[in-house]
Order: sequence, then structure tokens, then C-alpha cells
Amino acid sequence: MKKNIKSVDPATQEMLKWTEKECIETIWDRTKLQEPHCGFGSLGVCCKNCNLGPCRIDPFGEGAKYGVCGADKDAIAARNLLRHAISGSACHNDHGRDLALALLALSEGKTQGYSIKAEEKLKKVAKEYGVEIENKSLKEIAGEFAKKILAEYGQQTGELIFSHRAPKKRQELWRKLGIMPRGIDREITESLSRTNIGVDNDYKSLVASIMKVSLSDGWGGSMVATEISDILFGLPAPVRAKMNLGVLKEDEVNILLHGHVPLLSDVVAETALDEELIKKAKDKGAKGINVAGICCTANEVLVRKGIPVAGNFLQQELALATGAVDLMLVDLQCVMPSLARVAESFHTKIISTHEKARFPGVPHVEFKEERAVDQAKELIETAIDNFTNRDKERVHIPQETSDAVVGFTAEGIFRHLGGKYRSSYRPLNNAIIEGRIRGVVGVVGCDNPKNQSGGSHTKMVKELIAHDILVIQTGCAAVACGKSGLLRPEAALEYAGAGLREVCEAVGIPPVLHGGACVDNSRILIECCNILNEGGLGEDFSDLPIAGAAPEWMSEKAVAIGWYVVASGLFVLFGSPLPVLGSENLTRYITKDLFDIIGAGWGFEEDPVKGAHVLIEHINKKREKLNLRPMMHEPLTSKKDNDALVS
Ligand code: NFS
Repeated sequence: MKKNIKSVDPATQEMLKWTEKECIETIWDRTKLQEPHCGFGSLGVCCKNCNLGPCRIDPFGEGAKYGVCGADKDAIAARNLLRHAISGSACHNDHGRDLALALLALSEGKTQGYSIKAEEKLKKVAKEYGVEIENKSLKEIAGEFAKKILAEYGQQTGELIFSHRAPKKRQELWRKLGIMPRGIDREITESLSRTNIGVDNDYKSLVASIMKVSLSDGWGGSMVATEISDILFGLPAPVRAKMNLGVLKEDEVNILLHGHVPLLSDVVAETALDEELIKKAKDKGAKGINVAGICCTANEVLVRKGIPVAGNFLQQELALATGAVDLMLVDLQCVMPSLARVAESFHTKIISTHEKARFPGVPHVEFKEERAVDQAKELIETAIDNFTNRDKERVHIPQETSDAVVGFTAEGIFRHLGGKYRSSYRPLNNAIIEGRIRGVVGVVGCDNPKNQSGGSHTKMVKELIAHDILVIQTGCAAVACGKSGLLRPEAALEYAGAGLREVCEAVGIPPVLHGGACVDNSRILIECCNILNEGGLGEDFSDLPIAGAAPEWMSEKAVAIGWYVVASGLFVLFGSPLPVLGSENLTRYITKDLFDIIGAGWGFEEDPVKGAHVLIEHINKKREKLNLRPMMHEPLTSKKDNDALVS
């Protein structure tokens, strides 16, 4: 492997040469300036929670053993980790709240361009929340459901309704350990108060709080976001689409949707099909209007509408550096504050749209649900008007695009594997039981310039599918694999072990299933519930030959996701370690002791192929415990070099 290559993706490589030539600073340049990263921070042993400090503990025991207040490294590292989990959980939970408020607004007739697109799903979840649905209009049901959800955010006691979707055994364990989430906002506030100086100083108790606040994300806000997005924008279904910077068009108006909340982006994607707007674009000399996405907003419109993805997290600056973007709309989360500086070198306009996220030098058009379509039109017109300002001499669009088939949901897997008339998880369970499929791994999360971008994802995923492990993906990890061609059904022939290949060929699915944005990791929880309910693979998540991985994680949201997956009973492997290694006690607790307490824990492995083997070993052990049949076929020893994409 050529280690100095920053990305396995040729489009990214090409753009990095271009940005260097054009003197445009990127995240890779800034990473270099920060290296070596602060050792105390990486190990989790610095604290600036009060003005006695900032304090830092000498991890080698030669200097300070305690912060000024007396906190030891265990408490400091655990408190810091809890703050990461709170922030990550808060982001997803607030995202879910935005969707619930939009659903409420729809029910009150205060939205423009929205409708109930998944009636059955609305009725099903409303019933779960105790809404009487007989003789009521869809809007009435939506309104009552939204109010119940919003009340649950502020609930002081009780349990989150969606947590009751988890296996009974798991729920009992959460109750026994006192980590069953009550109200979403209560968990965020309480856990943050624990991190104040002199409140919770026991690392084990802090870890319990990490699990509780993270569960309020996975079985709370994220699940709310997924369910309501499906209701408002439609249930994703398999769709063919294109990925990578080559989806930008030299001769069309290019609009990039960036961020996470689909409330405006979905309407913009829809409105861009308007004949009048297309005519306006043509009048300005463009051949049409091209809408594409970045980050998880991209994944939202990709899995529902097949809108192309221009790139994942690390490519946002590179997309602007093509000089071909006429307008980038940003809402919130994972939006680099550097974007305005990159855009300055070109005609590109950036507009922020979410009340919670402003960027210096970026004009703000606050999104209002009641004007969604009008706003979308105005914004598209801004892009059209800006098209004529494009300097054609400075346009540099890499040609790379990859095909992908995406849009696999918990509901869709029923249909695909069970057949249209026999919707069931039985074929999937049987394939696992009989040894055609070894197990399932969710490979999710961000991309990170500390890694060779995309390299860890693709290498890990190829190794897993070669060992007959079905991979489920979301977020930037899915885009990384999509760009490498792993989301095509043909990838089963090229990279999958014989057993997995048979299953994929029989039902026509890729060996790597893209389920949506990061909030849609909640779909993976539901898939695990469905597998358990189908029978034959145990009673709890911790029995399943299933695990999670985030080989290139960087966001605090990834911390919260990892923790709700662990607290749900599934092993999680991160590429770079959580910032805990400065505390031996905390590290041992979360990587070993926790298995006896919660039935799962953490592993860290930077080498993605070795990481894949840690996951394979874990799955093999679960298979043994379940007494499943031996695997039918030997793993595929890949004839394709894992580095083949690095030219
Ligand atoms: Ni997830 Fe999506 Fe990407 Fe990471 Fe950011 S866009 S919510 S946090 S970087 S996968």
C-alpha cells in the first residue's frame, strides 16, 4: 500500500493536486499543522471543566496524579467521554425534534409542499404511541403522534416508547442497571450536570450515564428522526444512483445540499424538477439543474430519490474547489467552518438555512416550513442567476463516478429476502443458521484525514464480505464504499465469499446494503430486533452474530452511536481508540468488564484488515455459542488486491 496517499479515491487524489496548485487550503493541510495531536487530549486526561484548571494528568505517573479538585484520571477521562456522548446524542435528538415539529406543523396546515408519504408507517408508529387511529384523518393522527413525541422529549419519568421495541431481556437489563432512558431532554440535562466539578466522580457510574444518554439517542431521537423522515418523505426503496465528484456537471446549474436535516433539502430536490425553473436555467445558458448532496443530507435524498452524492465529509471543500458549484445550501452538523474561505476563490455562493447553525461570512436564509416550496424556488433561482458568474477557465471537475444501488431499510430487507408475497426475515435467518452468511456487521461513521480516506472502510468491508459477512452501512462510510463500487450488486461476484454471493445473487442485492444517513443507524437496531423475532438466533442482541464498526470515526455523534450500540448488546470496533487510554481502569472497564455487565463492549484496531478479523472472530464465537452449523464455504481469498484502487 502506498501509505502517503491521502485517499483511495482517485477523484479526491486529483482534487488534492488541484487545490495544492490553486493554493486552496483543505482539511489535510490543517491536519498536518495540528500534528502531533495533543497527547493529553488523545488519552483523555486533560480537564477544563472548571477554572481551578485547566488540569492534566501525567499518564505515566511521574507528574500530577490528580486535577486541582482531586479528580483522578479515571474520572477525568470518563467525564470527557460522557461530554462527547452528550453532544453527539443531543445532535441526533434535536434533529428528531425538528422532524417532530415539522410533522406537527403539517398537521396544523402550516407547511408548504409536505404530505404524508408513508401512511401505513404513520398509523403503525402512532398506534405504538397510544394514538387512537380509528375514524381519524391522517393529519389528525400525525398531529396527535407528533404531540406525544414532543411530550416524550420533555418527560420526567417513564420510559421512551421506542425502547420497548428492544428485546424483553434487554429492556429488563436496562431497568436493572438504571439506564433505561426516561425523557430525552432529561437524560441530556442530567448527564451534563454529572460532569460539572464535584458531581459524578466514579468512572463506572459515569459510564452508566454514557450508556443512558446514548440510548436516548438510538432508541429515542435517531429513531424518531428516521421514522418521521420516512413518514414525510417516503420509505426508501432500492434505487440506482451515482456517487463522487464527477456527478457535478460542467454545463448545468449545480446545487449542493449539505448537512443533515432533510426538511429543506428534500423540497429543493423536488422543486428543482419544476419546468419553469429548468427553462430559466436554460435561458441562462445552462442545460439544466443538477442537484447533488454532501454528507448525510446527501444520504437522505439519495436513498429516497436517487439524487446523486457528490461526496462525503472529507470532500466538501473539494466539491467547492471544482469551481462548478453555483450554490451550496448548508443546514447543520459536519459542515466545515472553512467552506466560506474556499468559496471565496470562486463564484460559489453558500447559504446557511438552519436557525441553529451560522457561519461567518455566509448569508443566512432561515428555513420556514410554511414557505418551504417558495424558499426552495428562491434559492434555486439564486443558483441559476449565479451560473453566469461561473469562470469556465477555473472549472475542474474530476470525471470519476461510481454506480450504486442504495435504499435498504428494515422493512425492505423483509421484502427482498422473503420475496414480495412472503415478507419475512426467515431466509436471512436461515442463511445465517445454515452457514451461508456468517453474520452481519454495520460498518458506519465518518471519514477522517488521520486515516487514508476511504481506505479503512473499503479494506475492512472487502475483508468482511470475503468472509461471508453481510455488511450494512449508513453515513459517510456508505459513500466511501459506494465510490469504490462496493454498493453494486456485481460486487457480490467480485468480492463476496461463496455463501454470501449465493444469497446476493438469488435476491439481486449488493453484499453491502446502504440504509441511509447516520440517524438511520436506528434501522440497524430494528433489523436486529426483526432477526431475533424471526427466531433461531437467540433472545437478545448480545446473542447475535452481529457487530458494529466505525473505522474512520471522528464526530461526537459517532461516540453516541457506538455507545448505544454497545449498550444494546453488540460489540463495537472503532479504528482509532476513544480518548480513554490515559485511564487503565476506564479502558479495561469498557473493553473487558462491560461484556459481563451489558453483554458487549469496545475494541480498537487501526489496521482495517486486522479489525475485520477481530469482528470475524467475534462473530465466530457468537456462532459457536448459538451452536450454528459450520460455514458452508471457505472464505474468498481475494484475487482483487485491496489496494487496487490506489493508482
Ligand atoms: Ni455521521 Fe453524517 Fe459523515 Fe460522520 Fe458527519 S456526515 S451524521 S457524523 S462525517 S458519517
